[in-house]
Amino acid sequence: MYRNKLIKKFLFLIISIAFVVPSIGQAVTAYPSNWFVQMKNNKVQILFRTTTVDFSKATVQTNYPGISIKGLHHFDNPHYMTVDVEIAATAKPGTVNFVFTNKGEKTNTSWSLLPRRKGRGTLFAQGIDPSDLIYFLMPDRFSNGDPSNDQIAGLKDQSLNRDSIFLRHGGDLKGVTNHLNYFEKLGVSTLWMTPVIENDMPDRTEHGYAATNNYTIEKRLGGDKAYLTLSDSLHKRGMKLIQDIVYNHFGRFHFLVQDAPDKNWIHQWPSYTQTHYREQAVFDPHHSKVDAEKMINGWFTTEMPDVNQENPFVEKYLTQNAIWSVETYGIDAFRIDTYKYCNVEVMNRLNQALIDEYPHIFNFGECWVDGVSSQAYYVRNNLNIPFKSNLHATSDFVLLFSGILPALNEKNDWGGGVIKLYNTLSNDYLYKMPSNNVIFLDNHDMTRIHSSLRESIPKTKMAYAWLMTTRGIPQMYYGSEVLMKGISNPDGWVRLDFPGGWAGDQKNAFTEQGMTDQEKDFLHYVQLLGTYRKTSAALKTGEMMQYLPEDGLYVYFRYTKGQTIMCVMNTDTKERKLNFEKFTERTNGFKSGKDIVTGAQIGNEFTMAAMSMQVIELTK
Ligand SMILES: [Ca+2]
Ligand SMILES: [Ca+2]
Repeated sequence: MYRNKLIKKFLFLIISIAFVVPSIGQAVTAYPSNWFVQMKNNKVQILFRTTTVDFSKATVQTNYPGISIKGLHHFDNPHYMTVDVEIAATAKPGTVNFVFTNKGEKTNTSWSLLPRRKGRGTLFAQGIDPSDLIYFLMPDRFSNGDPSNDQIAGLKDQSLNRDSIFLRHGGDLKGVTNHLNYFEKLGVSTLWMTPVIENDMPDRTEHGYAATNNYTIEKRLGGDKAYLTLSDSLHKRGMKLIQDIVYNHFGRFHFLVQDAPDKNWIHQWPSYTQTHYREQAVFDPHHSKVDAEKMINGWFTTEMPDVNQENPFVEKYLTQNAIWSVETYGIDAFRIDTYKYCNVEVMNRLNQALIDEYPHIFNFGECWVDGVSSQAYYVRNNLNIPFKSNLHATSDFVLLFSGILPALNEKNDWGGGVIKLYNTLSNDYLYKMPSNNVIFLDNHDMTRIHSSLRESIPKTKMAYAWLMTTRGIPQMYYGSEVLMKGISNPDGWVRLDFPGGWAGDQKNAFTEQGMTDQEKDFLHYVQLLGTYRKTSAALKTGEMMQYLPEDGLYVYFRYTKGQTIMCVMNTDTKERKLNFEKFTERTNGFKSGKDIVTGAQIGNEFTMAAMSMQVIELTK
C-alpha cells in the first residue's frame, strides 16, 4: 500500500515536470478569468476559448493543490472546451496552470484563484430595501471625467458627437465618481447605471445593453479600474451599487454569437423571428405554444440575439458571471434587464445561486408588463399557481402607468384620475413584499416625467412628493430633478447630457451656474424631499394606509410607532378644505403637523390648493 503511494507520488512528480511546457502566450482565454477561494459555489465550469489551438479532442491537467478536475466537454466548434473544477476549502490563492494536450501537442494557460473580496474592507452584497433611494443614470450621458477614453482604438464604434442623440458623448465612470457629493445632497443611497460591460458593437453603444464580453468593463467608461474605484468610493460613503445585468440577450458581436461553441447557445429560428413583447402568452392558461415560444425565444432585436438559457452550459456561464461580478466589483444588487423574456425557471435557479452565495443580495427585474397580476407573476407573490417566482421585486411599471400618471393627467371621475392610483395599490395583496417594488417616474426608455405631465411644475412637484412617500424603493432618473424634458420618440431624446457634465457646459446642475430659478428651485425641492426621507423612519420602514379618494382628494399615511406622516394629494381643479377628524384611525392623538417642505405649521383643519401635494409630519 505504502509502496503504491510512493509510486503515485513519483508519477505525480513526473507529470508535474511534464507540465512545464513552453507557453505560446495567451493563446487560451478563460471565462471566468478567475475564481475565488472559500466560496460556497466551489464547483466552477471554466469555458476555455482559443482561436489558435484545436480543442476538439483536448485533455487537460493541473497539479494545483486543492483543484481537482471533475469533467470536460467538447463542442462542435474546436475553439472551445469546458472544464469542470472543484476547489477544495484548503486551496490557497495563486496562479493555476492548466495544461491542454491535443494530439500530443501541449498548450498551457494560467488562471487565477483570488482571495475573497472582504479583504477590500468595505461592505458589499448588502441588497437594497425601502430605506434606500436609487439614482439611475447612463454613464455615457452623465459626466465626462476623462476625455482620454472617449474613443478607444480597435473598438468598432468610433463615434463621438454630442450633437447626435445616438452617438457616443464621452461620459464615463470617473465622471460619476467625481459627483458623489451631488448624489448625497439628493439623499441618494444607491447608484444604478445602464450596463457598464463591454459593448463592442458598430453603433448605438451608448446604452450598454448589447454585451460583447461579460467579463470586461467597457474601456470607454474607464474599464475595470474606474469601476472598482467607483464601487469602493460609494461603499466608503456607506452607499451601494446596483449592477444592470442582461441574461436575455448578447450583442450580435459577442464572441459567443460570432464564434459560438455550437448552435445551442443562441435561440435559432428558420428565419429571423422577433419576440412579440406580449408576456400574456407565457402565463395565459389558454396560450398556444407558438406564442409562448416566440415571446421567450424570439430575439429582442436583430442586434440582440436571444440567449438559449435552457442550455445547461449557458445557464452555468450566466450564473457564474453574476456571482463573479458581485465578488469582483462589490455589487450590492442586480437590476435584471428584459426579465419577462427570460426562461423564468432558469432565472429562479440563477437568483437562488446568488442568494446561496450572498444571502442579502437583491434582484429586481425589468418587467414592463400590463397589469398588477402580470407583474405579480414575475416576483414573490401570493398567487396559487404552479410557477413560483423567487425574484425579490420588479420595477413597478404598473404603478407608474396605471397609478401616478393617470392620477395627475386624467380627469377625476368614477373610473379615471387619482382613483386609478388608489386602485392599483389596492392590488398589493398579490405581492409577498409590495414595498420592495422599485418605483419610479421615468427611465431611459420612457418620456421624462416633466414632459409626461405637460411641463406643469405643480404636477411634477406632486409626482416627486408621491415618489418619496408612497410604498416601495424609489428610483430617480438623472436630470429629471432639474426638470430635463424629453419625449421618448425616439428614446435618444430622453438620454440627453446632464447639464454640467462636460467642461464648458453653459448650464451646470452641480454648481447651479446658468440654471433658471425654476430649475434651481425644483432641484432644492427634490433635495429636501430626498434628505427628509433619509431621516424618516415612517417613510423608510413604516406601514401605509390609504383612504378612498373623494373627488380627486387623495390622503394616505405612512407610520411607525414613533412617527406619522400624512400625505395629501389634491388632484382637483379647486382648492379643498379638510381636517384630521376624517382620518381618526391615524390622526388620533395628533393636534397639528408640520409641512416638511415649507416648515409651516398645519392645524387640524387646513386648505389644500388645487393641484398640490403636502407631506405633513404630525405632531402631538
Ligand atoms: Ca470620457
Ligand atoms: Ca429570451
